[in-house]
Amino acid sequence: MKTSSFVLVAAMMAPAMMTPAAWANDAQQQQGAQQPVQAGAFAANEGEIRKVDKEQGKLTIKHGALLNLDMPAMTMVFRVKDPAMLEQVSAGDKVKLQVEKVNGALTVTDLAKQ
Ligand SMILES: [Cu+2]
Repeated sequence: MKTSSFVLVAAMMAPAMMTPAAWANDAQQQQGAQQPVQAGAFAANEGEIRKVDKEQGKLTIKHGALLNLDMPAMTMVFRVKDPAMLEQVSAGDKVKLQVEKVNGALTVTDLAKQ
């Protein structure tokens, strides 16, 4: 019994000792792969503010093609995720934006002046 127990413990320990290094390596590779994707996903789309409607909490934006929504370039009205976005821009500003469907409504989720 003693011998078989020792073999069993040794077999269990060997992979356990290798695991932390393997995890660290995976984590580094994942970070390296994800960074460009995140940079591209954030505020990836170009647009120009046409109108800021603070009462309605909406922005009219002439936007380029929105690939994540399969939408061609056009001028349209969006909701904003955060009302503070309405204070950050004014008509005529060139912006980078990210748009997502939130509760069925097209909503600007990220906005930054170019
Ligand atoms: Cu549109």
